[in-house]
Amino acid sequence: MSLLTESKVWKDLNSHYNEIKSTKMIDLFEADKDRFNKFSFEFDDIFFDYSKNIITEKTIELLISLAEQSDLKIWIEKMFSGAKINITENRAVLHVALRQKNGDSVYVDGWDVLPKIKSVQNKMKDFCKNVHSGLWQGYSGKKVTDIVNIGIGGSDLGPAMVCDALKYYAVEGLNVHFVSNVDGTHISETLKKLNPETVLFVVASKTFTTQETIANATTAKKWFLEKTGNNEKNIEKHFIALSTNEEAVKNFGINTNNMFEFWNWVGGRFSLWSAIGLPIALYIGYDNYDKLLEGAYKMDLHFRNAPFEKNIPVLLALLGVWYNNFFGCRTYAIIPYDQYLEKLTDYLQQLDMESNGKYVDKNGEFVDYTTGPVIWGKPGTNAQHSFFQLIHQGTQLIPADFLCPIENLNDIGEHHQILLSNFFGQTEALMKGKNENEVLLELRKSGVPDDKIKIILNHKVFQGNKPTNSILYQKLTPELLGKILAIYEHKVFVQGIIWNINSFDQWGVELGKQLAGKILSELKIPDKISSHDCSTNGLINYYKSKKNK
Ligand code: G6Q
Repeated sequence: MSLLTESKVWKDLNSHYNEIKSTKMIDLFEADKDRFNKFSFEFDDIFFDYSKNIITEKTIELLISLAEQSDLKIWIEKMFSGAKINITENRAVLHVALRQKNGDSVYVDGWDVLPKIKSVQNKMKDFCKNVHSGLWQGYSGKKVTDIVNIGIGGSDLGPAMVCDALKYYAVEGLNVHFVSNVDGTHISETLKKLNPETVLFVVASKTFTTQETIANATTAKKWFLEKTGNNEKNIEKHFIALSTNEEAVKNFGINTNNMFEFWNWVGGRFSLWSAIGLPIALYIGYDNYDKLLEGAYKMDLHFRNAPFEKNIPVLLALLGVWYNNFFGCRTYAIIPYDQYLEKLTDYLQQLDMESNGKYVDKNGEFVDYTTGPVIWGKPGTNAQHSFFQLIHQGTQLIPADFLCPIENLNDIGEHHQILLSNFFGQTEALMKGKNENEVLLELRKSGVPDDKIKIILNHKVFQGNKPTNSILYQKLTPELLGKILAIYEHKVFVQGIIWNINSFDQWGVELGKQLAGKILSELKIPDKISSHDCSTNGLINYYKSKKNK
């Protein structure tokens, strides 16, 4: 048994779960008219309601004791002060320093990281200004019209999601494209839309060795040279790099004056706050990008200073642990009722599943409890017309976060009220359900005969008691998005601390990088392969026998 599952508070939570598991939320609301006020609060322009959960005050007390037992407060301070909490890579975890606004020094290996951060941010700001004003020109003297980010994983998902979410704030006359997949279709279809005279390729890679990114960047370079008379000199006006690896950037043929640096203490999935955020700053303007950072900083202060019982990331994390480890929920849905947040779940999938998809704890032992859940979701109301069926009437319990703005950036006719009525209505229905009597009455009222009622009755019953958190925010602004992203980053952090895992490495991702390299060399030779298991050999050899037929 692990220290965690052996601990008194874990056992207390287990007994409490057995007491409460069949409790109906609807009865809890009935018994306590103040339940909404007890389990909801406001922070800035965000309202957080977690009253529609299968919890009582005792649940929260016990969960907070669990956080205290894990020394959460100490770990938070360790992260913010630059301690090397990424133990398997011996690195600090300092994405929070990238958005720090109070100027306090943060030291890693004896040097203050803030002046370096500031200097790169100033370089990004100047670069954006030059691109927007047209001072930065393509080789033939034209202004940039298209930014193409070439990167994958953490060097793609964050900037792609933020650019999409904040397109309302986009600078006029500038398009942004994201190429990530090594499937030649991605770069080919993107290149078709571009004019070599006005394109700016942003090669984004922390290591600058990632196979997919280098393959796509090489194809982009070849295309560019072919279209522009093979003059290597032209490259410097059309290719820039975001990386930690100056040597590799130079070897690729990008002038290092056109490189924007970041550091190994910025994890890939946390890197949109670093130079990796440059496409965002180009697309929405540096001032708006800075507001995104400001929002995240405000949430950092809230996370660091608010008591756990009034701390949005901490509560979200603890509720996630409650359902994951005690109710046995294996997945967690995130449903934004905000079309601009269409890509949020793709981004959060990486953030959460890459961070907490781990079965070995910080002591190198296999865990005897479940860790990170499967994160998924799509915007409402679309989701209501697809997978909501399973959330309402499926055999699994799926906790969910619902997010929605109070003001819509596109306030047309009744659209927003319709959207809101679905947002409020779904969380209510998930909690309340619809009992047999209600269904019976409804069917009788619409004149359905008794023999038909017998057949249909159970199909129309909703057991309810499905937990949701509601996150209402004033409106989608860069600052608000910064706050939302920081909420989820810190939620993932807290869960990693409770589960005693290292949320900051990704050995499962590294494995993929190694495997593909070995097989690639085998694909290049005509001979049959026998170095793998017979299924893998068989598949590779079948491919070889069929290609170019
Ligand atoms: C993120 C991961 C991973 C990484 C990509 C791209 O935390 O480390 O998604 O971002 O594999 O890596 P590079 O930026 O080095 O190309």
